Amino acid sequence: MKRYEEIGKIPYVGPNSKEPFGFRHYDPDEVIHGKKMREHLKFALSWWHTMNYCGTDMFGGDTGDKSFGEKEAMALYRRKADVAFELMEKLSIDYYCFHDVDVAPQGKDLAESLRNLDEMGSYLLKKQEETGKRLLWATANNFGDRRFMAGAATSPEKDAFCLAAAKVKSAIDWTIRLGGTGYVFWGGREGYDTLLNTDVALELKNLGNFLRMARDYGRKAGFRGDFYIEPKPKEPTKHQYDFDAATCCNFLRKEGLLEDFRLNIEANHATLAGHTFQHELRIARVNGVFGSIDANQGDPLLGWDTDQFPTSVPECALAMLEVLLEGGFTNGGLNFDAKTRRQSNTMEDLLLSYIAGMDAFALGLRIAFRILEDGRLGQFLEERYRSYQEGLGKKILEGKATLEECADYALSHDDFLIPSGRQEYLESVLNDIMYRG
Ligand code: XLS
Ligand code: CA
Ligand code: CA
Repeated sequence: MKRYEEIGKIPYVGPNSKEPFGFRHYDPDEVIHGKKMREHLKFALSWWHTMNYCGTDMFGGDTGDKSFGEKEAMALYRRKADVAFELMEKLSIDYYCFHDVDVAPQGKDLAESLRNLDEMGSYLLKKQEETGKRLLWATANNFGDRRFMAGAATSPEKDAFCLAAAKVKSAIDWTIRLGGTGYVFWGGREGYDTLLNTDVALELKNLGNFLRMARDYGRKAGFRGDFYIEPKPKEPTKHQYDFDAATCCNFLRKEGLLEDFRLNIEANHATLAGHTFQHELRIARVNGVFGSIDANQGDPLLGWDTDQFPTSVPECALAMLEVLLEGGFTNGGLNFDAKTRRQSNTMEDLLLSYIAGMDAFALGLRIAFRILEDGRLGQFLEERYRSYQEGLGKKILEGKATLEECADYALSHDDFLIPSGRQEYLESVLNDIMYRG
């Protein structure tokens, strides 16, 4: 296999090629249904996993090395930025996402950390101008530092709340300067492990207050993109407040934040919540808050957030179907919140992992269009709910019928059959469309 240094831009080689450093399904400039694949998919590189994660797990330290021979902190982060943009170029990825601490070293105090971010922010801006790459979204890491051990916005200590505010403020400033179209709030340690030491009512109130402050600041400073909440049910805390899409919708509605906030749905968080990825996307969509995707997958046999590169084609196809039914991405995109396995510890593995994930989603996109063109699944749904298209059914659906009216109707219509749900047949139709033997 070729070495990282010998690999240039990854070409589209088509489904019949066995070239490992080639795309079999992702042809970035191919136009499908009026749009280039790169515009349908809006792939993004996740800075934390790609540029910083080196294979550490609960039982052992790094297996890889991303120091690129640099010793001095700022030089190292500049070098990482060079490599990140080089990777995007090689992989035809147009966007990236980062936490404040991913792109700049931590200083001896807050002021120095913010200065470092400012310096690196300017460097990123220069790299963007040189390459045309863009920021999809940014966020602040308000969970790693020990001062956030009891949460950030939901910490029992107001000093932690304010520290988080300072970091979010400058991360929003840089989102704006870099032209980012999203700003993400993943819960971090906003949650709890035991009610014995937790005032849930106060914490939730402050979470709402925090998001409102951030929204108000961002809008005042000129941010026109979407704010996102990223649901996750557990990990690091036992009970994360942003459990799943439905919980987040309820919170946003209660706090009056639906205008400005949408959801960033991650596949692995969906499965941790006991849902499918598609379920979470659908719940976000039907509530009008679908925003962006963190593309990855969990392992069905491991109960934690493994953040693997997404390679399950059926899952990617059903996710892309939701994106197409939504009319495509607007401010959002597909961020690979995924890391290479501990044993996949080389730069070549990084390329191969991105290629695997991008190809799975590209194939997913192609299949999702085929599902729509084929029409059988759509027609079945339409047929199944036909009784709501006219007469009393229509009135019910429009919210215009009364309980008495329905009760009267039932007196003369209580002898009816429910048509079969045909699940197995529908699953075989999906197979027909997906796999062409
Ligand atoms: C952690 C989250 C995190 C967010 C960004 O589980 O996925 O990486 O996406 O803070
Ligand atoms: Ca994520
Ligand atoms: Ca995750």
